[in-house]
Amino acid sequence: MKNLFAGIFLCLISLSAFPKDGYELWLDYAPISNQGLNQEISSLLDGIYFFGKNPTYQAIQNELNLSGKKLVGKAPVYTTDRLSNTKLWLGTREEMSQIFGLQQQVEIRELGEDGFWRGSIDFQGKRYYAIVGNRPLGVLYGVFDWLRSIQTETFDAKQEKADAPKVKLRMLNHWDNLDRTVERGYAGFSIWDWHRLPGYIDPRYEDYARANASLGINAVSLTNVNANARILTTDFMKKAKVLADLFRPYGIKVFLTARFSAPIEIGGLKTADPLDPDVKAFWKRKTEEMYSFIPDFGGFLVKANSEGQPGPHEYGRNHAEGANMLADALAPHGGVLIWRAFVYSHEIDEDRHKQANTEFEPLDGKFRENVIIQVKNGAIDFQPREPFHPLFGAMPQTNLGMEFQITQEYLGQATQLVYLAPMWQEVLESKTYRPSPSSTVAGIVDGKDTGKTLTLMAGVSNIGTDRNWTGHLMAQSNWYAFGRMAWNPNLTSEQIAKEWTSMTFGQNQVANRKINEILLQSHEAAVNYMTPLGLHHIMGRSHHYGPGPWVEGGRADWTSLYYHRADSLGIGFDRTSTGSNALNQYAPEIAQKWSDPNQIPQKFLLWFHHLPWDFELKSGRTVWEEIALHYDQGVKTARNMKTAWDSLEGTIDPERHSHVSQLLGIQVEEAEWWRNACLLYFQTFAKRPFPEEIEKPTGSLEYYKSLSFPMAPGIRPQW
Ligand code: BDP
Repeated sequence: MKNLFAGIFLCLISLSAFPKDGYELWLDYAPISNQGLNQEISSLLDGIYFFGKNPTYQAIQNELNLSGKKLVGKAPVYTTDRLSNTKLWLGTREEMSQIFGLQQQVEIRELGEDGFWRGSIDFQGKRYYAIVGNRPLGVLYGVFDWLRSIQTETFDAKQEKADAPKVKLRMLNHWDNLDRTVERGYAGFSIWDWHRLPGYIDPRYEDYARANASLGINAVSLTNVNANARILTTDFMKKAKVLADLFRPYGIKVFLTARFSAPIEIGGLKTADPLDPDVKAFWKRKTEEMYSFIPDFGGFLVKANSEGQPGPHEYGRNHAEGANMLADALAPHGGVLIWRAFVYSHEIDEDRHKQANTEFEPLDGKFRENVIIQVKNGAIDFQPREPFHPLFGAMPQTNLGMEFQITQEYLGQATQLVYLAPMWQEVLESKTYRPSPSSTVAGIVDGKDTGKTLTLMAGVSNIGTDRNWTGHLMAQSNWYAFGRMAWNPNLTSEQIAKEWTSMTFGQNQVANRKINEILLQSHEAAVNYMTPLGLHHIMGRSHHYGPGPWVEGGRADWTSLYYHRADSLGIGFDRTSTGSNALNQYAPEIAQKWSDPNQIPQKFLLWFHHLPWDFELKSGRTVWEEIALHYDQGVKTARNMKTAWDSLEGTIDPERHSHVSQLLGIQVEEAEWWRNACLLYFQTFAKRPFPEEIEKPTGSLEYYKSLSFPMAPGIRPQW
């Protein structure tokens, strides 16, 4: 009976006492409803002993104070005697070496610098629970993992757990400008308050670090890849130093974007030629200065010769010459140079899909060891669905990192609920057949298939000043999922959704099942109502908000017509040998299979093939009918998502329920808008009736074409 009352009490607290605005993210630490677990944790928190002292342990202590009070309703107690009154041991393997047998010491050591072990230990007749790392940071990761098991109510003291990240650099890329606008940002302004730094330290910085560390994210590039050289001036270095100092206990290294023409803009030189001795000296000096402020500075991230950004091509040099010059400046300090493979030029008359491979493949083996080439998941640009980028597997002698986009530029921005983990999983699981027949994208990214150790997974951040950080509350799941997949690219989207949902919304299993279902169908739904069957790049011009299959004029590779190629005969981009032959950039196993429209997975059909409207698919339907059905299905799923969410009213706190419900209302309208606009537009070429079974598009094409959104968020000020 007592337990029942306690349960009701805790439930009431979590439902009503604190209005929830999503600020706490997945670190909300709702009271533990399972009484047995509640008591067990309460008792562990009653005697905590740290085997050492350092800023990371201080961060752990802060987290335990915060979470303890919320989870079990009381502050943890720390002891100074490691044996009497102690229940929970925290420390490094070395600090705790006497406690472990030799075998166990070896096992823990093999977990590497960020790994951890947690479990029960019997020592001198008493049982302790221990969380151990090879470094204090490993202890922090272990503590967050332990807290996650408590939040999801899966903690079992009898079970040992050892874990270590599979990828070395787990990184967020902010596309934040120094004036606090965020390119492709839909959650307010940049959280980096450059103007008031270094004097004013926004408390949010620490919460940001906590959230990232809880996932194992250990690197962050603070500034936009369309870079401003000013970030490399002394004034800004002093500001960046404050953030680096704050992030250090959480194991997060700061990177900055380097504008290739900085030697001219802030160095007073006439050239930025990477082989020029003065240019080299400029970067050497700048890098040294950077390390004088931030001794563990991560390095530079560079976008060069892409979309108008300066780069080595201006001086007749290639990407390797550009990257290596910067890498040489960083190397003496242990820094890493990340160079993006997102390059294409409208002056080159070659399918944009092919340009990165054309430029980079011949440079395989020519980059320094501290260079990583950061490759987007697909060859075009973060489209709702893309086949994996053919650079994965094509450069075995080069460090290749993954770049995912967490911010939903092409996937509903902050008005739509789209859980991106299924898409990332699809890419990571893709077989590349290179360098070995069993290779996958994940195996290349985590080094398993290449033997590389300087590995990277980067995600373009979706974070801004909105109270809930990500604009759409449910987009927090994407930040979360990115971090978890960067830690372990083999985790499944289902697993991650389950964790996130119960950490964010609590332990109502029925509600959680429904939320997970919504999350897991959301990506396929968005692909259906935006770009089914391999269609791509048919969104509104420049802001990329809403449909724009009619976009033409100006730079060809920024139009929709370039990509969908609809005409009276058919639709799709022929990338087989009769067309651009981009398919040839994949391994022969893929190129062969995918060049046959009857064998290619249907989801990539029009990405690689231009097919007649009446081309018959496996389903027995024509291309035209199948397109129409997919658009319609997307809308129906969006509606079902809203109905399912609305049925949770009263189960989820009213603030968060209403927020998501309203946005789902917008999402349904936007899904209908996409379907109507695209189907009406494509029908002008197909000149065929809509299939009987679909709901007919409403509105007029002229109306959809006339819509304009000059104030849409996330665009560059100069656009
Ligand atoms: C595109 C964005 C553009 C970015 C570019 C990039 O539209 O704003 O600058 O990617 O990745 O998706 O550099």
